[in-house]
Amino acid sequence: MVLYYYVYIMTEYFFIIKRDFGMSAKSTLSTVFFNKAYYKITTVKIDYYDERIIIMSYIKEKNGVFPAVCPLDCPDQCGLLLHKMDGKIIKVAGDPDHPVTQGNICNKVRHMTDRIYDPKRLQYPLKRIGRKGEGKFQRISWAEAIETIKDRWMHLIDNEGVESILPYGFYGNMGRISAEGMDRRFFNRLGVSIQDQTICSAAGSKGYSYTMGGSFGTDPEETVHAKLFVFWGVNAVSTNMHQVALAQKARKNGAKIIVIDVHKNQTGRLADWFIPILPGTDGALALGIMHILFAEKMTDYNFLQKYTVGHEQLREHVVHYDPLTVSEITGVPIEDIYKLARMYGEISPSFIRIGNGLQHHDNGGMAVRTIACLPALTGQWIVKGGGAIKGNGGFLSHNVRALQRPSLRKNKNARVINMNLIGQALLETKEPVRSMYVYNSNPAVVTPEGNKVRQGLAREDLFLVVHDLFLTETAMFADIVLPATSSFENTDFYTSYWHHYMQIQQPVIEPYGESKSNPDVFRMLAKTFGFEEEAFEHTDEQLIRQSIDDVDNPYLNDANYEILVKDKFLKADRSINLLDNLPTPSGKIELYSKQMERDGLPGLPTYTPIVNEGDLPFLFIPAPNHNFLNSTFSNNEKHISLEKFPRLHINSADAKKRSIEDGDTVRVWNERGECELIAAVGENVLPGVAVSQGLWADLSGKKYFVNSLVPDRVADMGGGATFFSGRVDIEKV
Ligand SMILES: Nc1nc2c(c(=O)[nH]1)N[C@H]1C(S)=C(S)[C@@H](COP(=O)(O)OP(=O)(O)OC[C@H]3O[C@@H](n4cnc5c(=O)[nH]c(N)nc54)[C@H](O)[C@@H]3O)O[C@H]1N2
Ligand SMILES: Nc1nc2c(c(=O)[nH]1)N[C@H]1C(S)=C(S)[C@@H](COP(=O)(O)OP(=O)(O)OC[C@H]3O[C@@H](n4cnc5c(=O)[nH]c(N)nc54)[C@H](O)[C@@H]3O)O[C@H]1N2
Ligand code: SF4
Ligand SMILES: [Mo]
Repeated sequence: MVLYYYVYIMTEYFFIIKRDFGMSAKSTLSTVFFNKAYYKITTVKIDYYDERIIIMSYIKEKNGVFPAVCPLDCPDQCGLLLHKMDGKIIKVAGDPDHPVTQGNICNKVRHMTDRIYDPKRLQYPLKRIGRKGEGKFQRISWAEAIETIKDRWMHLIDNEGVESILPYGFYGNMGRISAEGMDRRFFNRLGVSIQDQTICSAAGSKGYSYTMGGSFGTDPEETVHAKLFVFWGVNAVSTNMHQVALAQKARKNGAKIIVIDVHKNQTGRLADWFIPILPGTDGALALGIMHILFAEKMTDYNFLQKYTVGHEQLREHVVHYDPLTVSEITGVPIEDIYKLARMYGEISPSFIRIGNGLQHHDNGGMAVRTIACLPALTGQWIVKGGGAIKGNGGFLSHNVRALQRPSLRKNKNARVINMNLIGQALLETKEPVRSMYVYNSNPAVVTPEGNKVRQGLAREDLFLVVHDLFLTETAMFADIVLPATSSFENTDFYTSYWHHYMQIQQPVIEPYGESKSNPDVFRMLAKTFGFEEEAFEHTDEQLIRQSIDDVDNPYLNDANYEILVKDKFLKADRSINLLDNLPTPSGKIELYSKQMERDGLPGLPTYTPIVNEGDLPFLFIPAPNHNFLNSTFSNNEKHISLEKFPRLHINSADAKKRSIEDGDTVRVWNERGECELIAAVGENVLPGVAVSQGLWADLSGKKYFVNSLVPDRVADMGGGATFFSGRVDIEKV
C-alpha cells in the first residue's frame, strides 16, 4: 500500500512525497525538490497523529535518482529515472511507476547521456564570421547575441515591416512551455509572421477530426483487452513501442496482430498477418472493407443509429468500392480483402492504431478520415479496448489561450506561412522573409524540397538565428547561434498524444555551459524589446499553473499544479463517456460530414489517388528509422553505430532489372534532388516501391539527404506534408 504524507520543511513551503507504508521513514525519505534544488533529508520526526513527517535536517543533494520525462516527439512519453552522481546524469532508466510505460524505454533514450554530455554540444552563443553555411563562428556573450537580434529586428521592422520576421519551431522538445509558451507570447506581442505547424500530423489530425471531432480515441491501457490489433501505416516497434507491448500482452490471450504497410519492417515482421499495400491507397482499402461489412451484414445497426450520422448514405456510397476495384487500386489480393473485412467484422474488441506514415501523402487526410469510420461501423467504440487511436491529445488539452496569449497580438491578420513550404517561402522575392528564428527544429534536414530550403537558408540577406543544443545542419547557416539547455535542465509539463497522462519535469542538472531554455531566451528578448506586460514576468511554474489550473476540458476537471506535482502521473478522467462529448458539429460520429462539403471536400469518405508526378518508376518513402528521432541522434556516434548505414529497400525484381545487388551503393534521384544509399534487396517492399529509413546527418559530406527528393506539395487537408508521395529513379553507382 502507498500512502502520502505531507512533509514540512522549516518554511511555509511543503512537499508531498510517496512513502511505502511499513518502511522506515528514513529509508524512503530520499530526496525532495525545493527551490530549484534537491535536498537529501537526514533526520525526520514522524507525527503519526497528523499523518505527516517533519523534516528536522537536510543537505543539498548531489547524488540520487530523480524523476524525469522523455522530452522527445514520441507518443509513448515515457516516465524516466535519472541517476545522478556528482552533478552529472550517469544513467537514464525507465520509471517503473509510470502506469503505461512501466520502466521500459527505448534504446535511443537509454543512451541519452551520450547526447547530453556530447563534447559537440553548444556551450556559448556564437556569431558567424565566415560565409553563410561555411560553419565559421566566434564565441560571443549572451548580451551581444540578444542585442544583435534586437538591432537587426528593429531595423527590419522599420524598413520592411515586422512580418518579414518568421519563427520556425517544432517539437524537438515536447515540453509545453518549451514548445508553445513564452515563445508564442513574445512572437504574438512582436507581431511577426505566423508559422503554420503542419509538418507532422496536420492532414491526418484534420481528417480524423472530421469523423470524430478531435484527437480522441481509445485509452491505450484498455487495448490489452483487444482481440484484434490493426497497425495501419505505423511502424510501432520503432515509434510506439508500448502499444506493441500491450498488443503482445493481449496476444498471450489469443489476440491477433495485423500490420498494413508499404514496407515489411520490424513491425510487419512481428505481425500474425502482414498486408503489403501500394503507397497512398489505404483509403480505398478501408472503403473496400466497408463494402464487405455492409454487404455481409457485419455492421452494428443499433450503434450506427444511435451514435453516427450518414450511415445510410455511406452504405450506398461504398457499393462502388467492390473488392475487385479495391484490389486493383491497392495491390491487395481480392481474397485478402475479404479475409481482412471478415476478421475485422467478426473479432471484437478490435483496435486500429492509425499511423502517421499513411497520412504523409497527397490524400493523407482523407485516408485517415476514412479509416476512422471503421470502428463505428462495427460499434467498437463501446467495447472496452476496441476503437482506434490516431492521436489522443484532446484528452489532455490545456489552456492554450492562457499559455500562448494570442491576445497580445495586435495584427490579428498577420500572414501565415506553412512550414512545409519553407523552401518556397525563403525563395519568395515579393515581401520576402528577411529573418527566421529557428528553435526545437532542424529544417535544413527535416523539411520537404530540402534543396530549396538550403538555398533559402544560404541567402546572404537572411538574418538567421538558431537556438539548439547542437550546431545542426540548420545552425551551420545561422548568423547567431544560441545554446539550448536539455529538457533535464528545465521546468516543464508534458502531455502525451497517445496515453492519457500528464507529467512534470523539474530541473535535475545545472544548465550546460551558458545554455538557456527556450522560455528564458524569450524572457530576455521581451526585456530587451521593452515589453512591459506582466505575461513576460511569469515564471515557468506560473506558466504551468496557467495552462492546467481551471482548464476548460471535461477530462481534466480535477487537474491542477499541486495534483500534478503530488501524483507525478496525472491521468485524464476517462470515466466521462467519449461518445457523449464528441465535438463534431452533430455531436455524433460523422460518417457523412456537411462540414467537409462546406470545406470543398466530399462529405463521404472517398478515395482520390495521389498526384501523378510523371514517369519515374518508384514511389519513394523516406520513413523514420529505429535509432534516431527525426534528425535527433543522427549526429550521435552511438546511435549511428546501432543503425550502421542508411538503406534503400527495393524489390528483387526491380533490383534485377537494374543489376543492383544487396549492399550496392545506389543513386536515388529525381528533378528535385539526389542522394546515395545502400541497397537492401528483397521482398520487403512491392515492386515499384522504394523505402529508406532515417534522416541521416550529412554535415560530413555524405550524400544522405533524402528530403532533397521530397515534394513540397501540401496534402488534401490541414496543409500537411507529402513526404511519401514523390517519385524517384534508382541506379547503381
Ligand atoms: N524511432 C523513432 N521513433 C519515432 C520517430 C523517429 O524518427 N524514430 N519519429 C517520431 C515522430 S515525430 C512521429 S510523427 C512518429 C511517426 O511514427 P509512425 O506513426 O510510425 O509513422 P512513420 O514512421 O512516418 O510511418 C509509419 C509507417 O508507414 C508506412 N507507410 C508509408 N506510406 C504508407 C502508405 O501509404 N500506407 C501504409 N499503410 N503505410 C505507409 C511506412 O513504411 C512506415 O512503416 O514517430 C515518432 N517516433
Ligand atoms: N523524409 C522525412 N522527413 C520527415 C519525416 C519523415 O517521416 N520523413 N517526419 C516529419 C515529422 S513527422 C516531423 S515531426 C518532423 C520533425 O522535425 P524536427 O522538429 O525538426 O525534429 P528533429 O529533427 O528531431 O529536430 C529537433 C531539434 O530540436 C532541438 N532541440 C531539442 N530540445 C530543444 C530545446 O529545448 N530547445 C531548443 N531550442 N532546441 C531543442 C534538437 O537538438 C534538434 O536539433 O520531421 C519531418 N520530416
Ligand atoms: S523516445 Fe519514446 S519510447 Fe523512447 S524513451 Fe522517449 S518516449 Fe519512451
Ligand atoms: Mo512527427
